[in-house]
Amino acid sequence: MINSRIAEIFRSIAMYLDAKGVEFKPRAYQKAAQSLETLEKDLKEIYKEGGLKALAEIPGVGKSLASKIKEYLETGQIAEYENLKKELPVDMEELAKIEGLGPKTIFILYEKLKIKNISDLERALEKHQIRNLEGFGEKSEENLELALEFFKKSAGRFLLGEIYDEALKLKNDLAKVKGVSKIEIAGSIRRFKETIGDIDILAVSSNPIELMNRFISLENVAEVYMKGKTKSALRLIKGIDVDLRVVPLKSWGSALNYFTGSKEHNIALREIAKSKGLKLNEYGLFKIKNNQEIQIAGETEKELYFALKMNYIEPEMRENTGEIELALAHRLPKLVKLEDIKGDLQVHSNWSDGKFSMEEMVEQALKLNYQYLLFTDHSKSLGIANGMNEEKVLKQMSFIDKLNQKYRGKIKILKGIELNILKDGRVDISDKILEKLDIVGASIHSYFRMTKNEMTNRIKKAMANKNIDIIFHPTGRLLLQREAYEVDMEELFKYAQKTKTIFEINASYERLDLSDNLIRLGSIYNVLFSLGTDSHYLKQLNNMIFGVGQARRGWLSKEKVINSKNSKELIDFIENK
Ligand code: DGT
Ligand code: CA
Ligand code: CA
Ligand code: ZN
Repeated sequence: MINSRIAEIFRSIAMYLDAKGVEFKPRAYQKAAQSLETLEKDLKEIYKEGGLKALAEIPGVGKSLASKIKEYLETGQIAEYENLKKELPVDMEELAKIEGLGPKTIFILYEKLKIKNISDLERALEKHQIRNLEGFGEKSEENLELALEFFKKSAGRFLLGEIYDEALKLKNDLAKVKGVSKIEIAGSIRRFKETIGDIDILAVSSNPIELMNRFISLENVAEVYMKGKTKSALRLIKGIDVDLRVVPLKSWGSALNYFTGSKEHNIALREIAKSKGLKLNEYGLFKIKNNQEIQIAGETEKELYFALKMNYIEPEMRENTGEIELALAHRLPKLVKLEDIKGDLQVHSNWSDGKFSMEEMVEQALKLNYQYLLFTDHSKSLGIANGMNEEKVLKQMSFIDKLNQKYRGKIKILKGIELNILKDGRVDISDKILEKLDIVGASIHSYFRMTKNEMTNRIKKAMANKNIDIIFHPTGRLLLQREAYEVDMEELFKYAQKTKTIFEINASYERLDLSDNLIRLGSIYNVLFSLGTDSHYLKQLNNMIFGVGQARRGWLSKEKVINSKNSKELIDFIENK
């Protein structure tokens, strides 16, 4: 959508202005960008219907930035941006993706070392030129090296949540093309992997040429790499590649299986087939008789697994990390489903840094058929998030009592909080108040750089507080942005056997924290998990699907996810744990 394109340019302009030391204006561009990103309506429409005036009325935009939007809509660029790039010829957007590199630092690196892009940076790091700059040093050079490594590892990958809707829309648009009888998203998206390399779509069609024609003429296509009758590939404007393959109906299941992956899962399945004297590939499962291949399965995926004498394996488990052995032994867990989720256990409102009122969030939750919603606004020591002091917490609690009267019989609003775990493991709200809340979460928002031991003890101290029920986003990672802090999760899971602490699987697609591996590790210690979207906006409540996907990748059944309890069961459980 054009909105996000303009928002992106605004964010870039803000960075360039910031680099040059301009005051206030960067903030204005950022605010406008944020507003554009959450806008439901297309800017083209707004402009067409209400002109410049309507653009200026968008929250956070105002007259002068409205004219920039107009300029972009009419000319396809913004002169201010083009000039800034000429004045400071660095790849700001790319460099800023490196943790620890802000606009001002990028400016210094350009001035002193002529660093314009990632490869310049890499070279300067290799030659150890950065440690000698004023204001830098060995430690900051080391940190930059680590950040660069992380960047290179994640280059070219996208957050699942960033492209999920677009992939779904693509599939739905193509499903309407005449002749298409089956169509599915395969690859890492179907496996709900947290980051995605490209979009793989698979179809059965009686008219592949028409399907391919439609595919390459979609409005958000940037470049077509190849077009054929059975395979086409292109790049979307967003920068992500899409492969579309058309397969015969009799191979549908085996092709879907093959292109869903993972590659490791495929290879292991193929070995199983071989051990039974069969041959498995994307065209089907075959037995060989008199030198002839006879297809015995492959039209559906289920048929394929059954023919191999296994349980059907859900896509989220297909990583060859033990699922095949379980399937052969018919001992696969029954995975939790989105429909099992009765409510959201981490939601913010404008009582702290959320952008909507509690009532607005509740109304949205009703649309999702939730039975409860836990408000977890920030506590006071998180100043940047407008954290609540004790007085305000009490006020919010009595307001929730009122809301519960209003929504009686429809939805239960639970009283919660997101406590900030201080450097020494204490929290910033007194036990007297915490006791009154229904469910209390606590998390780390500061002092990320501690030793593993210090961080582990810090969190253990919070877990020892009997009023704290859940540790939110337990490892602090931000996908493609920031690694988790150093922490011994196994030690925390062990400790949780004593404290009965629950661990969150944060469903925000930028976090998905815990990771799939850690969920499985926690399971070994009988840890229970909660799902929370950490919503600050209405539409983020929909991110639950990514949390469920992550839980499924962690092999969880609904018994291990406390959101599958109804509100009475949940409250009883928390009180008696
Ligand atoms: P991505 O795109 O990096 O997020 O990950 P995937 O899993 O979607 O990988 P992609 O798009 O390269 O390929 C889609 C699937 O096709 C992959 O999951 C398994 C299958 N596949 C691709 N290359 C190979 C291969 O060399 N051997 C086997 N057995 N399967 C492959
Ligand atoms: Ca893929
Ligand atoms: Ca692919
Ligand atoms: Zn927040």
